Amino acid sequence: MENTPLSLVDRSAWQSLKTHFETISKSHLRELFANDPERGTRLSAEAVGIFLDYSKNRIDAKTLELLLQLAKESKLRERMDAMFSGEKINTTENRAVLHVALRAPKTASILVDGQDVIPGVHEVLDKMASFCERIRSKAWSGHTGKPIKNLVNIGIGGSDLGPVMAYEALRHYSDRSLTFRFVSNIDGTDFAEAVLDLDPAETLFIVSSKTFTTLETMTNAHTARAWLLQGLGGDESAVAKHFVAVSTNAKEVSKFGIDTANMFGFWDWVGGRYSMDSAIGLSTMLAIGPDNFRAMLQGFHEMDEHFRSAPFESNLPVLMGLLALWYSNFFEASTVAVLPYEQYLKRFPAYLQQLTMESNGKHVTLDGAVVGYQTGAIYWGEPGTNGQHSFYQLIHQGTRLIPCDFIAFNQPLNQVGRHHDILLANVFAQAEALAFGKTSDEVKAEGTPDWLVPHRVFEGNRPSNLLLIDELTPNTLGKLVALYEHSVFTQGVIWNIDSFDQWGVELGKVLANRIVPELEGQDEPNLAHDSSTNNLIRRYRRAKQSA
Ligand code: G6Q
Repeated sequence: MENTPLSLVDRSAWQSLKTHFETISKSHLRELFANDPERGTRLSAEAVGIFLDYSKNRIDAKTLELLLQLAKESKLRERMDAMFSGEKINTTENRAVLHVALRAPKTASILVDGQDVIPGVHEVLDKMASFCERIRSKAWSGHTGKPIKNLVNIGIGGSDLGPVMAYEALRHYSDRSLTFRFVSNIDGTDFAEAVLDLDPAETLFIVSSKTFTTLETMTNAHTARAWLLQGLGGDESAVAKHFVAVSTNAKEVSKFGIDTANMFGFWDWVGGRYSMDSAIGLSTMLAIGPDNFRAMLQGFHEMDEHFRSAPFESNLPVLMGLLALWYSNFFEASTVAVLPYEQYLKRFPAYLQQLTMESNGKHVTLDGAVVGYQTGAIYWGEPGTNGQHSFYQLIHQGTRLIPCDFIAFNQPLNQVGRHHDILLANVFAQAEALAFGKTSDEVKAEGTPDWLVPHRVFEGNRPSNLLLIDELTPNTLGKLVALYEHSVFTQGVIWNIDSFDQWGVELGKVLANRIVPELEGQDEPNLAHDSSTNNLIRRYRRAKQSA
């Protein structure tokens, strides 16, 4: 097929990068900066209000040229066009991948199986908006006539991490008269603590599940139903006023007892981890209001358009994707640290973990051959400055190379004394220290005794990106998330993997279901697992019996 690129390791840019790596890996960022006084401004890019400083990466002009050539040889442009035009690029599930349609304007048109999906997207958005207005204006009353004050999202994975992250990120813009809780875990503690101080008469549950069959979500939803009915005297008709659903599965929604008039739909071409801007974002819209939600969608869309149209050399997601791949495949870095210097982004690393690792944690290519190279890196992180007082030690002086993405904002959302200047001083200082380190001469010049010098040396040459954005708003959050979505896509295309399936997650959904009856059955089960699993099951049964 004309559109199929050569196997990654046979592409000529890959071969050249291998040779080039031998030289560049020996250069220090200190020299690279010293030899090029303009480097700090030249190796930066800005688009849609996001400034990316990528000068503190272990690259030179040649590296960039070869990485960009690799993107071309990998047919990145063609794969992008295929995604944006609704082709079924998620081949193992035979699905289109159209999260970009969720934020496309009404005037757009994207066809899936000959059908334009855009009118449906806006229909659901309008339905969400009118529901949110009713809750926020207190026009929607619960079973006893009291208005709804508490919203509990029940969902897991893609039906939880996006809503939680967005709620925390945009809390500044949220209606503080409403209380939001998120229940995901099958561990009963999650539900028990979430509703501990809530009045059922004032509580509405949003059951968010694409399939409406996920064990955790359905178990929590049934527990919520029982809690509600118990609190409201057992009248089943209360369910209609206190439960809504976000799903693609109308049949299961109505089986649960939720009126499908109170169901907000989405489509099989929206992957779970790409769904926070679909109806799965209902809790976000309830918190920040429809106008702010639309501003977030606009931000997503602006980044989509940038990704789709900007030349690769100034394309933020392409550049970030290529740099991530450079460290994964050539420096053999296994992780990436994401370090937002913004307290409201405290759940952003957790959100990104799913986006990146579920998408690109794949060991075979699209045609099923085992890859001969590393794929998705491990993403992790915490907000700064907190991390500086814990794991940064290893990033600065450990033996592993950990590329970092720093994220910072010019404007604080809470102007408190000098805090913001100090916060920004810290993020700039960390990126600087990681890149340039401290030589033994510098340490000695400080009067450090000889025996202590090696301990106080910082090798430097630790790479980082710094994203500087004006202010955290719904709009810029949309841009930031879309930036990472497309960076993940860029990497997945080059690795030639399916970034949109998740067979590893599907496996987990099946496995536990097999063991549940073996734990709950009255009679001693006939166990046919391995000896370790059998033993654990028996010990748990004995402990249960003697409790
Ligand atoms: C996301 C994954 C996964 C999924 C959850 C919840 O891309 O598919 O995290 O979102 O397993 O699935 P449901 O929404 O179907 O309950």
